[in-house]
Amino acid sequence: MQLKNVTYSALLAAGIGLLAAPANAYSLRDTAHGESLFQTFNSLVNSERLQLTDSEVALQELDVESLTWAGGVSPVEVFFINEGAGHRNQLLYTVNDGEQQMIFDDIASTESGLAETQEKIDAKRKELNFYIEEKEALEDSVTAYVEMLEARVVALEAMESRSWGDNRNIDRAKAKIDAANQADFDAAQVLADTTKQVSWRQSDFDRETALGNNGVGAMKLGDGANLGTFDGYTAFDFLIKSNGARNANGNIYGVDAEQNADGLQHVIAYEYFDEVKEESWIVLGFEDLYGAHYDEGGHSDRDFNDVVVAIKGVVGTKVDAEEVPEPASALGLLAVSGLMGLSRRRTR
Ligand SMILES: [Ca+2]
Ligand SMILES: [Ca+2]
Repeated sequence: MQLKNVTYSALLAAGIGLLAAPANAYSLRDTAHGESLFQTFNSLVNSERLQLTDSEVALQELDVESLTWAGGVSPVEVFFINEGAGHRNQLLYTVNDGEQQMIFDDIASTESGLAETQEKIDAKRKELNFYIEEKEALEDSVTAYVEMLEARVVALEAMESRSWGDNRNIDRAKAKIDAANQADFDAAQVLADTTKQVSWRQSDFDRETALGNNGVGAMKLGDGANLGTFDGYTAFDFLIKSNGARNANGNIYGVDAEQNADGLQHVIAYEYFDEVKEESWIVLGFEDLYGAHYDEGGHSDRDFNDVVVAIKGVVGTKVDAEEVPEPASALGLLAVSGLMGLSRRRTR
């Protein structure tokens, strides 16, 4: 029975690993030329919370609603360039308005702009353990609970000013000691509250560590996926499911702004022609947050770097610069190209 459990766990772990990093995974960076292309595309990924820029490379903006492919023998390949997201986003695509299909199911990496770290996972484990100890001490006695809290204050004060050493956590533990020393302390209520804390922190910890590579993200910058070959005229939509690896009901944002939950544009697209291999590429940058920029009363940064991918084999229709009006000035420089697309739609 024990063996069976171990085998099942091992299979489960292998399954999770396979989902996050397919056995046939390959990288844009496998060749010297591919590495140079990767560096070109990655240089477009601006700092977190700033717009993807086209200033470094001669890129043509694309109309993101016209990502079409004329047909031929070349497979359509998608390469992960970078991500600047706390969310665990997913990348999907449709062909000719067909069913949505997964490309990358957990876009997170220890190498990316907002890298996942073991430290974040360890902090969650520590936080969970604190609440478990607190619960156990309360179940023993209020005296044991107070002793445990006093020991925690000493430990927190000894720590560097990291997340678990900050004054807020020390103050919180001291307040609990004060409350426990008061006559009206209701141990049953505190135990019930602490049990709830353990429960949701355990769920959170389990969910995080079930994600790719034990929670820190399994993707390497440059990882590729081959979508296969397509005959004749083919229209693509590329979409992200915001935080989809954690939340099956995450918002889906594609190139058609009208289909997005907030009615806003969430994708910017640029074209790049590789003169060495004579191949056309597009670079897509996605915004994963709902709504308007925070300067506009919303909660989004509109940095369009939350998922950045480069796609080979898709030919888009160039935006005619003369058709594009100036973006609303109050929106500043952020997401200018995204807003251009939106403005055009509104005036149409
Ligand atoms: Ca971002
Ligand atoms: Ca963003």
